[in-house]
Amino acid sequence: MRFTSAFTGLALSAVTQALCPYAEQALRDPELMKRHLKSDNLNKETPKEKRQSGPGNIPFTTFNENQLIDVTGKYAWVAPGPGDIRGPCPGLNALANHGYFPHNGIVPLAVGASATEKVYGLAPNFGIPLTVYATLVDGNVLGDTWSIGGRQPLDLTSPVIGAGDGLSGSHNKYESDASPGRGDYHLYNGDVSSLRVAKFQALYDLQADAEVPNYDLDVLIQHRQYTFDQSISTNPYFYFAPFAGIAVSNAAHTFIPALMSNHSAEYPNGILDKETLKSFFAITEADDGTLSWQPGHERIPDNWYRRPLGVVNEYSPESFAQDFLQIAAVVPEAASVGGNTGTVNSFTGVDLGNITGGAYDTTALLNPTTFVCYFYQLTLAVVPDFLRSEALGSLLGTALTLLQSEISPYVDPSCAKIGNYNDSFTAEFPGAAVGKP
Ligand code: HEM
Ligand SMILES: *[C@@H]1O[C@H](CO)[C@@H](O)[C@H](O)[C@H]1NC(C)=O
Ligand SMILES: *[C@@H]1O[C@H](CO)[C@@H](O)[C@H](O)[C@H]1NC(C)=O
Ligand SMILES: CC(=O)N[C@H]1CO[C@H](CO)[C@@H](O)[C@@H]1O
Repeated sequence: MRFTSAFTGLALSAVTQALCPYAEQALRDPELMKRHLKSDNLNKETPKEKRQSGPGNIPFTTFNENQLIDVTGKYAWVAPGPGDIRGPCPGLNALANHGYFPHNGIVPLAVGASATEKVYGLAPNFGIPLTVYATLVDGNVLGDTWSIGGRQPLDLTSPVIGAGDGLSGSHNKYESDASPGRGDYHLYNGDVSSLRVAKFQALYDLQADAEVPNYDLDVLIQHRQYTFDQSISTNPYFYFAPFAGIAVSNAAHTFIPALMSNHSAEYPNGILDKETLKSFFAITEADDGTLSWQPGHERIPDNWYRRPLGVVNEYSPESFAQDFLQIAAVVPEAASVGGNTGTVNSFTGVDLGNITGGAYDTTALLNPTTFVCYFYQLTLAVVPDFLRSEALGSLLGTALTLLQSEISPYVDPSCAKIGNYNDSFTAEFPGAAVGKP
């Protein structure tokens, strides 16, 4: 089925008006938000009276000096050395360079979620599943570690099959084509970790004439259109997977305004200017405007303030569902599983209902509550598939227990379960062969 027909008759503009569940509740019950902010024991950020709505779907925003991220002392920036691993994720590379992650780029499961919350305001109900997924799909299940880039060196805790391929080796499982800045697997001989400066330049130039440059969600949605079209028109093997594509690739776009913006009393919702964007992406600009990339040099700028903490303000799957809706309204293809069929410009979308045994169809993703269900249920469905393929043997039980125990607490019991994950559709897409279970 072509993606265009999956979207026929949809009133997208109506759905994009919906607010995230927290915002809806909080609007009805202002006490609720106050309680959330009070109960936040990580830090005490005084709520501002004014309600803000703005780019990146930060429904309510407070500003407090303690949003400043320490980049001094033990958190001072240190370039990666020869033995240090860096990979396709600028947010994680920066954490390793600043000592919020181990400098070698090998991250214990628990550190992944706590550091991404502390430094960026990524909600634990987002960060924990992302970290667990990394551990299971491309990490060391026995040692509970995962690599932000290539393979981690083997040690005594490594399972017989190895310690996982790392994020850089997770194409179609975690890492995806049509990234904001990285190149497609088949276009660069499998190098999915290097930033392609021309792609970054396309994003950078979107604010060339702006009076107050700000890489907000609207700008990133324009870039989403560009990156998707770029893959369709240049990569015969372009493939957009149920999890790596719909969830991860779209999140890689929304994370830029949501998690890299600088917050202040003046801009409590955040503003992402050119200097901050370049710093996080390890880009330097010469006097003549030429951009260049320093591999592994991603850096949190001095005087950078993250989004506020607290349930309402942290970036959760619920917040992502809101941003996803706005993407889908402009770039509906990016809400669909599919790919090119061996030639450029042959993008074909697949009926999601067919893949999920009827549990979720493409239109269901446009309901934020259902989208959140899809996010969690899909991890529960695809991880076992990836695991079996890697013949974990006696570790399989350990892995499945970890998956269930870490993800299940976040899943609303009323979510439809994906009882029958059916990946036969991938036969149509030659690019789906990489990383296939
Ligand atoms: C545990 C948490 C995280 C994990 C496991 C993770 C993993 C990944 C992976 C696998 C990719 C490659 C996606 C693709 O190929 O399109 C990626 C890309 C990306 N991530 Fe993360 N990430 C995490 C947190 C973050 C955070 C906190 C930020 C922002 C501060 C961030 C920003 C990005 C961006 C901007 C990209 C796209 C890079 C590019 O294409 O040049 N991520 N991440
Ligand atoms: C963030 O905003 C504050 C307040 O405007 C400013 O002092 C600081 O320099 C900004 N940080 C960055 C990295 O732009
Ligand atoms: C799996 O999907 C294929 C089409 O991609 C379909 O022909 C097949 O009947 C499905 N199998 C099950 C068990 O649903
Ligand atoms: C559950 C579901 O959506 N099944 C569909 C799979 O695809 C075939 C053919 O395209 C349909 O007939 C099924 O209804």
